Amino acid sequence: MTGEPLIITCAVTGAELSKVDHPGLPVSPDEIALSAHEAVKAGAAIIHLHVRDEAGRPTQRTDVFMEATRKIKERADCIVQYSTGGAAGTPVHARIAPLSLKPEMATLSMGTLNFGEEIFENTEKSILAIYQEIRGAGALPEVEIFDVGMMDTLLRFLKKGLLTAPFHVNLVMGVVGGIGGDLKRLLLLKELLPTGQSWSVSGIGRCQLPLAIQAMTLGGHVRVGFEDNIYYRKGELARSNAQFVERIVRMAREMDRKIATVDEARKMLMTI
Ligand code: KMH
Ligand code: ZN
Repeated sequence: MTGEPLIITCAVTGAELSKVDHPGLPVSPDEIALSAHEAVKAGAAIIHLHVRDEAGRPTQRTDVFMEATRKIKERADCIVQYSTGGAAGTPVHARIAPLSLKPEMATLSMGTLNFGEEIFENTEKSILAIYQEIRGAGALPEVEIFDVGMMDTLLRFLKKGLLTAPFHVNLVMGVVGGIGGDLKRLLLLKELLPTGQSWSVSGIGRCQLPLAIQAMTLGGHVRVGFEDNIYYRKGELARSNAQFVERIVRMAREMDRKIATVDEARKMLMTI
């Protein structure tokens, strides 16, 4: 199989888990930078970044994003993609605060959903406000689609000119409360994407591996990492974020799909 080089994103920590769930979860800026470095060495081009405060709780504090970004960049050339989603319940003003650091990419969630027991709230007004902040920062948006209705919102915004290219789309599948993580639903979302749109899949939990394989065969890109899944296989915690990246790299090679370097990823994403 050929196709364009595969862009691998690694979501190294997220906002939902703690060291109780996985003792190796990176939470301090040093741990995050080390884990990001290992993931980039293994083949990741993008690091999806959440950070934690001194107590390990999710935070959108600009100083912590700054420290983590500096430490990542000291170790590895990669695209650092800031989360503007934060944790469920984080107010919008806090979610956008780190954009003042002008990251290369930032996420834009396209609607509200039940997120497990919580509500991840994204009103249309806040989506558009966050979008403007991302553009104002000169960052490339990664549109996060957690359900089919969010794809329709994206298409409606595009039609109205409220949102314009370039952007990347990440299909987050298997969140409890969002779209399920199976091939039938992946094909549906892929079918709805704008023509020529770059896209990736984040499969949550046990969906991570099958959806990654399916995305690769369909010409999409892949996100892995502890934010989405901590098990390498059933009952076995992954050793590291890099271990997930290494598996994707091995499979991509078997499919004759090149792994995108950081510069190739930059070019591919910015020119869509
Ligand atoms: N933590 C989730 C509630 C993003 O990073 O933009 C939202 C999230 C999305 O992780
Ligand atoms: Zn995230």
